[in-house]
Amino acid sequence: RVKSLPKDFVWGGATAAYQVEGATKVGGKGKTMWDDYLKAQGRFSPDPASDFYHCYPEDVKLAHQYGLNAIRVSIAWTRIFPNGYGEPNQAGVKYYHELFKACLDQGVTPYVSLHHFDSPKTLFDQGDWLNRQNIDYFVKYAEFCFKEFTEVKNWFTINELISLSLSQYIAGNFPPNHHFDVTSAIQAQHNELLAHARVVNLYKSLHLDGRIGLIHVLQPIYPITETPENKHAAALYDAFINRFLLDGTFLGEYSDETMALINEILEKNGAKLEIQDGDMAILKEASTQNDFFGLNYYQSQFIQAYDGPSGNKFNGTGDKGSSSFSFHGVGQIVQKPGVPTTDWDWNIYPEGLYDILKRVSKEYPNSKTIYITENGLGYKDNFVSEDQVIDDEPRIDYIDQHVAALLKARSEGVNVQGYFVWSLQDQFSWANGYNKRYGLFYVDFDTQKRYIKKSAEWFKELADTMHS
Ligand code: BGP
Repeated sequence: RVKSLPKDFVWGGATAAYQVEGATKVGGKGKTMWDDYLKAQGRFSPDPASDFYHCYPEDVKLAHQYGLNAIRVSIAWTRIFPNGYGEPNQAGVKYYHELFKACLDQGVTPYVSLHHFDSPKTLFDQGDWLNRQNIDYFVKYAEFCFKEFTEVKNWFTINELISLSLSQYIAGNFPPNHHFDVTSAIQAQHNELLAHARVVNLYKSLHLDGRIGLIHVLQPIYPITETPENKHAAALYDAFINRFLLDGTFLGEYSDETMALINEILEKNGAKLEIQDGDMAILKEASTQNDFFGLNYYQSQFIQAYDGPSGNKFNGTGDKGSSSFSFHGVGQIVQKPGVPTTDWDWNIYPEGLYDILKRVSKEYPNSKTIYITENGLGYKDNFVSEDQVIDDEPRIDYIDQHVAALLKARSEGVNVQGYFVWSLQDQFSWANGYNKRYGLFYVDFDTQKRYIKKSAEWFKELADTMHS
């Protein structure tokens, strides 16, 4: 077990507006791309989630009590601009000022994302990130936030560009539910990078007293065996989900090698990518201006070569062993014997975090300071009784192994300065609903009462080592 944390380590918990706030129709909030979709789907509702809209004072206090010195939150674009643009909604502005104040009063530093999967419905209907006008609206929304919320010193533009594009256009489990629409998936990645870069360039030109970056979830891809075919499959899939975005963010160009791999995927799938004049200059300008990099890590994947038809079965219920993924001309995801998995078939592989930290710091020095902005275990926590601490030993093991991997990379010179557990409290999961719990604090979604888990106590013990 990890024995101590470095001095001044950022030790936080993560949330996202739509997953915790609830109150989706309160305070003049506009609809996101999820509201009608979830209603029509009829599986679960984003209300009340963890009712963070009302319960934030308690959650921030709990964070402080259990030794957390930072929190990740996101601003819901549609609380500020209900349609994505136009006149700001004062109730939303007021809410976030109050939330940030509560955090700062408790010594829990807010790290704030502008976009966490919750595109405004009005803009979603006009094509979301595939419509370049969306980028202009995002830049305006960002500028408003920078000028209004000057108490925030740590900004992230967009959370997990790849999860959004993959879930929307490849796996089909986020609206608009396209399956293996490779053109849209790659175009959305490029357009979101452009949006990020324009916002970074804007932020820097405003000379504000704060830092800015973005968040990528990285999934190391390993060939299941070291045959040339499997190695090539791993290189292809890695280019599609990691490298294209890392290049665009920190090199300000897509390297020849990356483009060769991407083009091979596009050709095999009859897809194309459109890059307009001037796009790359914008990416280039931003590439050295990120102050930090938020790296989310949950799992690695093992892959074998595959030329059959694409297909995907998503495990959104926690029925172990029910998922599969094959990408035509790229590869097929397979299980590696000996690597444990969660009930949602996510590999538990802390070595991957070590490997990816080493790779990012070596190949992308413009990433500068790294924070692990999400890492955690989705688990069916068992509620026992009112006065008993909830035993989530597997979660402690998971976090412990990943923090150990992080500290190992750090001891070898990787500049990683913090860790945010996903998640602070139990919350609503986009495609899994409410039985996939991640929190340090258990939420009874009927009563909104919070209960302590063992992992919270463990978190506190480690926090205390920073002060001894
Ligand atoms: C990341 C997202 C989070 C969160 C987490 C866990 O991709 O940034 O919003 O949901 O993964 O994923 P899931 O809820 O699907 O288990």
